[in-house]
Amino acid sequence: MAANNVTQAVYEQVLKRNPGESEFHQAVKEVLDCLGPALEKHPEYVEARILDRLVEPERQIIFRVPWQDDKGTFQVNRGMRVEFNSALGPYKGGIRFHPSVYLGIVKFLGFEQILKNSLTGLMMGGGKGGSDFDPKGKSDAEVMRFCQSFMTELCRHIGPDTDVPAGDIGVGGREIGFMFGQYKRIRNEFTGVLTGKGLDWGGSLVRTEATGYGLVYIMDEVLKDMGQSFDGKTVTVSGSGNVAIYAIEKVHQLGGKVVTASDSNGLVYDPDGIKLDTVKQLKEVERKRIKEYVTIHKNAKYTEGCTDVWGVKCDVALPCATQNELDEEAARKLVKNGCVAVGEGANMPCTPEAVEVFHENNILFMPGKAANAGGVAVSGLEMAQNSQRIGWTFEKTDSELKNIMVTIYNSTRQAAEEYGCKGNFVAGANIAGFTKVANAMLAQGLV
Ligand code: NDP
Ligand code: 2IT
Repeated sequence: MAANNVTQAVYEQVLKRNPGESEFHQAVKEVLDCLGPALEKHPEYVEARILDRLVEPERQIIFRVPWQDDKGTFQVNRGMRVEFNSALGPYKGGIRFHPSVYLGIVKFLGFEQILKNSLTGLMMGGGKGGSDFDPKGKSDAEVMRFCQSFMTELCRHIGPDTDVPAGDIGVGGREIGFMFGQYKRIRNEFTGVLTGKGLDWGGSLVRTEATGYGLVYIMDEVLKDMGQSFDGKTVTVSGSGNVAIYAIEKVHQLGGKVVTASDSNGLVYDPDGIKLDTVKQLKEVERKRIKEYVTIHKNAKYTEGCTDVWGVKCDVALPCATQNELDEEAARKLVKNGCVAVGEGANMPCTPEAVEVFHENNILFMPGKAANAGGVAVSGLEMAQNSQRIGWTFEKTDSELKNIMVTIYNSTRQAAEEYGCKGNFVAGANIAGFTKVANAMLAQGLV
């Protein structure tokens, strides 16, 4: 069968088997659309039906999470963990707490994670978890009770050599702490079962910064290849969470100026450059809304609604909030305003139509599975440190992160060239990530 018939048949099966899961369909389609050249070169992948196996999670766990709020009212949420692929190592990937979470989101993220983790070169399979629980507006005690209930079920499915969750939207240091505590209590084990732990109890330096820093490291490589750098560049960032904050920090360290930050309510534009101390205080400490920024910095302007960020003139755009936040119209605005490069800090923030606009207009576009792999990469380094029962210095960990991002860039660029789509980093990242997983699956037999 011709390669495109193979991928089409796999896609149709995915649509049929996973009805209504549009984000999962989107993530799978993007990957399948790139794999033609890899299948032509490796007919053994087709014969062993690697693609049919890749799109079917190894295991999906869905469970009830009952908990009690501060008023004593009983609450019920849904929890899930999709253990997608373990060809390269224990399942690895974050947990998302957001009201929009349903199986289609967790599966899209878990599927992305397989190839992302492969690109890091570390021994990690792909998985993702989450819940439709909304941590916003909840007290610490409520979040703790929810996390404990979530882990009471999850703890029987995970382990340091089985499945190692971490943070994602709505899950940061506080939530990881509560979940770790409950795991330890039930299993009577102090192990590296979660990453993103506190620095005093097994966490790794640089994990907090890793996704944002890694994003900027890889985009710096992209710019270098164009004979440019971040120095003097105007950069727009969306979001004001973990990824956004440390992307802003690194851009500023490299001499660029980030002029935007946002949340799901609106956008802050600060022509003088975003004051990161304020954002950290508002978001990391006080858990407030980004609009408070303009009460402190009078030159800055707040606009309700979060899509306007892509209308702000910039050289480089870094979407760091959530999936499908940057559509075709936004992409056209970026082109019109002279943007030269886009890097996905979030998972799948750009719609397929937006990516097409970037490619048509020669904007260098680095997809999330390469661009935001720094977070999971340092999670992998945290697992390594936990196994050794030692902790590395900030400098060592940061330099490992940088090396990994440079390696990801090189393998992405080279795969694109080797398979006849030079400059298309979507194809490059998908093919480079996929071939490694496919070879491992072939070697491990029919599993
Ligand atoms: P956080 O929860 O720390 O921050 C999320 C940010 O995005 C907040 O500013 C939030 O605003 C905004 N946001 C979330 N959902 C929406 C929405 N539906 N519409 C508009 N804005 C939204 O999460 P992270 O920074 O950790 O994650 C951001 C992205 O990066 C996600 O796509 C995640 O999957 C990805 N990622 C994260 C990694 C990590 O290590 N944490 C690693 C790799 C990728 P608000 O407060 O209003 O909700
Ligand atoms: O999307 C991601 O890569 C993450 N949320 C981080 C996963 C991890 O295991 O550190």
